[in-house]
Amino acid sequence: MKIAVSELVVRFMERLGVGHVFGMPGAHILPVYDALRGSTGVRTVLAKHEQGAAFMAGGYARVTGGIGACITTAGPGATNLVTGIANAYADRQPLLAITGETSTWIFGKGGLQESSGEGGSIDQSELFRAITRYHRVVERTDYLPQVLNQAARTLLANNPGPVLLSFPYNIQKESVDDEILDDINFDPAGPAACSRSAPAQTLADLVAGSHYPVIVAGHGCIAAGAQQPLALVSETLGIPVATTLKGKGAIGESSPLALGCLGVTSDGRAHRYIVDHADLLILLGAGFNERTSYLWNESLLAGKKIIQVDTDPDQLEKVFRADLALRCDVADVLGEILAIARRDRLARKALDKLAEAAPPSTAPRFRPIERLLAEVTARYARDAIIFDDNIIFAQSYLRASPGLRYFPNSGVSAIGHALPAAIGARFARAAPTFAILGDGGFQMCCMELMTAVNYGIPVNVVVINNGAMGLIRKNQFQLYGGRYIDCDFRNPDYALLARSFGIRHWRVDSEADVDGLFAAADLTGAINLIELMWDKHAFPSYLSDR
Ligand SMILES: Cc1ncc(C[n+]2csc(CCOP(=O)(O)OP(=O)(O)O)c2C)c(N)n1
Repeated sequence: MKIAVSELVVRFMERLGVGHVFGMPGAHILPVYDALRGSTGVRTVLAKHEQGAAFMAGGYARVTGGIGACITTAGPGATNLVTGIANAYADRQPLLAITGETSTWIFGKGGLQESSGEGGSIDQSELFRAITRYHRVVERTDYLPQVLNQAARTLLANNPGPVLLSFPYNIQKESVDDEILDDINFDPAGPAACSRSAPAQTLADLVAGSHYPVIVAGHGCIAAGAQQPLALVSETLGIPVATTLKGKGAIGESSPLALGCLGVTSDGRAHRYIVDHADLLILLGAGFNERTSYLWNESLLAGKKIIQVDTDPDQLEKVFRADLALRCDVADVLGEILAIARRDRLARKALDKLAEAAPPSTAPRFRPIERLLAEVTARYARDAIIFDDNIIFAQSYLRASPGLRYFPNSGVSAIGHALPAAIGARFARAAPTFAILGDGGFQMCCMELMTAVNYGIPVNVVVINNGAMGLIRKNQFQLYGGRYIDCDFRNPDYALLARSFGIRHWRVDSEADVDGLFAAADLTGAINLIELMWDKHAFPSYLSDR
């Protein structure tokens, strides 16, 4: 049967399992919007800014593990997507962006919002080349099956990334055969074939020969659904588990064997234990980036044997040499370690040094935020979703777990991300949802709270009000002799802002206010703006000064 390309695009999204598409219409994409009206599978969400739409799609993808989608018009609609798509690229998220374009017969004539690259217009294709895994301006329909197939393969790959498809207006209205979709492979990619740098016996020897092994669990553990085998290996063999920031929650952080997060802004427990005691590091789906590695600090690896497991060959031995590098599914390798433990009757490893690495106690000025995060941990351990731009406090005070999912601001680390990402995630999953942001970042995206209002999406936004770009201020204090520039500002009245948006406002100055908040607020069914007051001179001090 013949259908319009616009209709085909919608059916393509349905076959990919896209449930929501976040965006904003414009003249050049209206045929696809018109077709979306008839879709039973894909619901549209009107965001306030296309960047917010892309962040929402990213949040949706992160919480579901499936495809997030966004849609915009040509020109400014598309260019407003840039940071959101770059974020998905850096984070390897399966994000599908559909954009409009002027009709092909207008190319080069100076059409309104034209972004064909012809005749001096901006070039949408060039703009997105560096931040997508696959992109096309679809100027004809004869190769449409190949384009859609390539898009699907990229989105459904083991290591996916963003795809951008731009459809000129006249192409959206052309007719094509709907059987095109039958030739597209919508099957998710199977697990990566396992390949190893050394025989299986090496794995057995390394595990058996170590006295103080530590597992460093990354996001790859969560993506592989390996939380259960991870806990089993940790408990059976007595191996403590540290996580990367994105791997936070791969093991329940209330477990006695959980060492917490590795990272400059954490409480430092995992770092201390590894440097002082570990003789074997088992990195599972964990990148060794600037944050995790303390700027590639030698002492984290020095004198230790290293096993690294990842499905992404690009991650293996990227910044260090491993004694054993396995391109394998993390869960499979954990199963293998368990089998070795049973076969060779391995004894539990020594845990006598664990207590030495206990975290220092909290300074009084951190107590309200510590209490708030502890309450979230205690009350919503089963199913909370937390998106966080601030990172510093949650890294130390939030106990994530396979139930309580923590999503730090990763990718390109753009402030103003947590709020739209949390809203996007909440469209996918009905669970208590929190976004934590600074007041600088909040003012970059606070209009998206109205998106939550429009769709009745309950979300709790914790804004840390210090009247400053705190992180920048801290930098200027420590590295630039206190020569402050462009880091202080006045905030609006957040109580009035919340009122005008029609949502609840809570001000938190003290631990007692935290108790009041949890006693009175509906944190699962309402939209709450929680303003946490903070002294701009009280820089969070990471490892020192606690
Ligand atoms: C989009 C974007 N612009 C600029 C930066 C650089 N940057 C990093 S932290 C920061 C300050 C954040 O201030 P605020 O949101 O108030 O949080 P605080 O540091 O006070 O907790 C800035 C501007 C960034 N990460 N992302």
